[in-house]
Amino acid sequence: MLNFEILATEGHARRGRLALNHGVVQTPIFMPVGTYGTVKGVTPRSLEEMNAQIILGNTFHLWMRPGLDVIQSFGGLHRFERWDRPILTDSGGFQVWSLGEMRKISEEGVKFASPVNGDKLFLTPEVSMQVQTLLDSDIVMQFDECTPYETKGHLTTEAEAKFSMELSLRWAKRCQAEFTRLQNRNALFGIVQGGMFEHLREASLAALVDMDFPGYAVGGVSVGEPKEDMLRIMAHTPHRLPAHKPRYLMGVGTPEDLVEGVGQGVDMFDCVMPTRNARNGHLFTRFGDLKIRNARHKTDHRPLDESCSCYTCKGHTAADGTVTGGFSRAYLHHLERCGEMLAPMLATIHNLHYYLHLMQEIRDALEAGRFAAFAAQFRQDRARGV
Ligand code: PRF
Ligand code: ZN
Repeated sequence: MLNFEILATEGHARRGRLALNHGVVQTPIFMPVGTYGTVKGVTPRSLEEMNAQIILGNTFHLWMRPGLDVIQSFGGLHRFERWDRPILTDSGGFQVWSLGEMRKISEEGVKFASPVNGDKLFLTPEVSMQVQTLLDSDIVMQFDECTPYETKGHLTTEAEAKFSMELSLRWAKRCQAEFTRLQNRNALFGIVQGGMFEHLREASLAALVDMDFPGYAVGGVSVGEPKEDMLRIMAHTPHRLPAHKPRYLMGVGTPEDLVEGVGQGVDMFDCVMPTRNARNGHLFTRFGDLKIRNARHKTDHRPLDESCSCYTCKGHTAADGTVTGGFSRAYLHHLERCGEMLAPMLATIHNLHYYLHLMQEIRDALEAGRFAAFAAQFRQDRARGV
């Protein structure tokens, strides 16, 4: 089940409402990444408090560990990880690609040795659909090959990108057939590939649109290419996708990329950046990024971001009305220097809240017809510096 409604538009940008089997998602949306059935460092309750509407999971990792029998015994990923809002699972295409030399790709699928125990495994479009059906994710991604920016030390050629894109199209067909055969009641998205070549992207898009998926993703960006290439593809592909269906830009990006992507007609984003950077002490704020390890924070009583309403910055109000204040930069600096677990936990809460709140501001601006003005102010604020 998937129902997508567009509530407002401004240029290519759209404000939408996406209804899925486990609930409704207001778009444009950022989806926190929960690779192993957990968004690293935060509880599902904390995710709900920061208004996360949908999170990611990974076919590849969950297939490896804990394995399908365990998740099946819980009746799916939602009940296993105790998250009852929507889940999107990636197909394994990108994760297998990340194995580098450890894999062998053929028409049939991808052979590789399990990084966990060395077992020989074979991931195919059919297996990916079977695993994602068992996980019962609300949005299932097609199994694709993420065309790399570089192949064997040289820039991926047009011929290589074309071969890879066409393989992903044949896999898209097999995914659709298997998804139907399994009578999966969720939604399957096709993924546009084509590398850095506009005409290949157009051919991929046209073929996928012919297959009539309920939603589409743009893959193969943010794979090590220069920023200008990423922006070129972001400006080229999303707005060409069917207007009445959701559009997902995979694995992107910085706060600036999200604002840019929305302007180009993207509805959904995911990225490890807020969570991974949090664990490295890299914090996002309204006035630019901040490295909490830096000595300048050692005695600073201010919160990370004065304008942020997250638990880390604002603390919380108890049931009896007692207010506990937010954490200072000095304290977060201290925790980080000591290698305390609370450092990445508080940093993750703040960064995810920052990303999710940014998307809320974008949705509000779109509803008010002032997205362009919001984007201009956003860029100016972020460039100011903390
Ligand atoms: N394909 C899949 N997952 C992905 C990507 C892709 O191209 C990307 C590209 N940045 C991130 N995650 N299946
Ligand atoms: Zn905060």
